[in-house]
Amino acid sequence: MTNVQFFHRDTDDWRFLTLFLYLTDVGPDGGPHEVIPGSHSIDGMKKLLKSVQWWRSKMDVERSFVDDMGEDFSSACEQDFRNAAVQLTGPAGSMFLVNTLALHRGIVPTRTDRLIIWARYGLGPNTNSADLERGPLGIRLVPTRLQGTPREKYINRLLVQFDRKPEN
Ligand SMILES: O=C(O)CCC(=O)C(=O)O
Ligand SMILES: [Fe+2]
Repeated sequence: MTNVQFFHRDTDDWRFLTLFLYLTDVGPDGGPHEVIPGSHSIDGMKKLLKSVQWWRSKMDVERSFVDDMGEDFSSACEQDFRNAAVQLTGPAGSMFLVNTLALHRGIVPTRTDRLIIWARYGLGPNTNSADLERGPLGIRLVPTRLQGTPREKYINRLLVQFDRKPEN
């Protein structure tokens, strides 16, 4: 199993969303993405824990946002949030947006191969930004219908450079 097949939080930015796109059909045995709605905040975690036998839970809510990872933590999540977890299945082409600061994982597929791509959308460049080394592409190199409005220029600034001169 890899890290992302255990319950974990992504910590890419102060605010961000992840877009997932299934490239294969993903049924219950095909490795659905699993997320625990509400677990993206300390208050949400406390509410979720109230609905289980919290006095038996080993969950340290604050710590779960800092350095909890791996198999033991994931087993604790499985136990505590069994009734809250949601598994996302769907045919190839299915897309969904998740706040992946919430606890989530990709379940290990048992019957079929599974292909997925994801893109994270956050506030600015960070160590996970894919193309920081090559920088944004000049608009002429990108097949797009973007018009170059100020808003489009801003929100796509890490991917596309609208004003790049032809020689660059
Ligand atoms: O494969 C999945 O469903 C989850 C992947 C994931 O959580 C990650 O890449 O951070
Ligand atoms: Fe993740």
